[in-house]
Amino acid sequence: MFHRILIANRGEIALRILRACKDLGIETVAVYSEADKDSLHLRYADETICIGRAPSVESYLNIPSIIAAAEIADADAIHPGYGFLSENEHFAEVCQSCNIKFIGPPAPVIKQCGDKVAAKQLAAAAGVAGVPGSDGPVHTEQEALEVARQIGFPVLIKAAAGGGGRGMRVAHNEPSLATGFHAARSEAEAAFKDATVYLEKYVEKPRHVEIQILADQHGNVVHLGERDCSLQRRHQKLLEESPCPVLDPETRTAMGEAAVRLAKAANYQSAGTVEFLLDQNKNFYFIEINSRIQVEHPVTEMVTDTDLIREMILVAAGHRLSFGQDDIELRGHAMEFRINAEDPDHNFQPSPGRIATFVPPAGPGVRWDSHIYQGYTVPSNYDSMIGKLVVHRRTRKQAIEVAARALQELTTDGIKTTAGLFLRILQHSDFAAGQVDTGFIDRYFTPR
Ligand code: MV4
Repeated sequence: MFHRILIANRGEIALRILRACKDLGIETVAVYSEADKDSLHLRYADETICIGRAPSVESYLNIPSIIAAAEIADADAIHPGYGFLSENEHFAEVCQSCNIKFIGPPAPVIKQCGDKVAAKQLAAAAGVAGVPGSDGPVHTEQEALEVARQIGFPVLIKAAAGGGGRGMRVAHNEPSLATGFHAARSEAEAAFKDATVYLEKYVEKPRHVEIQILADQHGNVVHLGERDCSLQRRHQKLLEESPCPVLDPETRTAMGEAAVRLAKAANYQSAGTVEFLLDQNKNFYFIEINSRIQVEHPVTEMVTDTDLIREMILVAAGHRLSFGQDDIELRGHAMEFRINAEDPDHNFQPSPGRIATFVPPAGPGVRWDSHIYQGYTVPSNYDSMIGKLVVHRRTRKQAIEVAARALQELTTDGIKTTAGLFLRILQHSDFAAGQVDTGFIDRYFTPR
């Protein structure tokens, strides 16, 4: 087992990883930027090392600084958390060449998952269907036109290196396809230094449903059910839940089995997520694999009674999975609410600053994953998530009741947060009925 793990992240996930290490009896090294010197997880870490100035490129994205910190502290593994270097194949390679275990999949697997076209082709070979579209990259406007005529409009142009919706364009007809093709290419080139795009039939009002997988280094792969992440705003997830309120047991089993087939075909190791779009006729289509632990992993932990960070560490150390597919039961209903330091009434503009009074939500069915405390100043240098409220009850209805109570308890005087927005969402009849799609927030909760 590892002796000492370096946590290459900040905020709530740094604290979450530290807790898993403590539970396993593993020593921790916390790294931080100058803006994070008052971060909560530093207090609990065995060693703390400043790795640079506030901007991420000078600290949490600075590979030489992080590797130097790991060498100085004699860490034998690095957990990257999410974001930052978590899906950076080069970083995974550097770790390996320095004899430090990267807690995540091997570099070639990260690379294949990062290339959406390669991942889609691998999925197809494993019998996991993606959205009908081009078979591989589309290089010219003419080629795009031919594919679109074949699959029919509307179509979506997507960047092969994409993610977060960047480099995506919908086209409803031939003229808009021509414009969209070039727009998507230049956006992809600017964002990812890779202009490669591909085409898919545009699925109207889909739900985003993703399967959590866990794979050891011995070829064992299990899935831990799904998360519904349909509630998003500008490709930022706001609320996630498990199980998906509209998925029937047969579709769930089929999606889980598809995710496991794909993970096996990819030689996947570690925790990962297979993303699908679910259309209004219950068809599901593979879209992406995320080769990291995700923000929303706690909803899966609650319904499966697991600790995914702990399992990630164990499989990275070479342990076999301690449970099989038949041991995994989904119990009850969990929801996660991302509490961001943002003002939902003013276009979600960031609201950093000092938290003068803080009272965390608590009580039956409530989990609060956060690094904030009374007197903490939310820095303006990073993303605005300051905590995750996770609720777990026997039924979705009870989970919603507990969530409303917990959201009212949460007190963060001094900054604006998204907590109030969630209280309004919980009261919406479509949400109560589980009838949401990826356009819900923009339709009802974005002032125009
Ligand atoms: C789609 C789609 C409709 N049709 N693909 C957005 C980010 C990327 N992960 C995939 N995305 C989408 N792909 C086809 N063929 C609609 C979206 C999409 C979306 C997906 C999930 C959650 C929110 C979304 C918001 C807008 C568009």
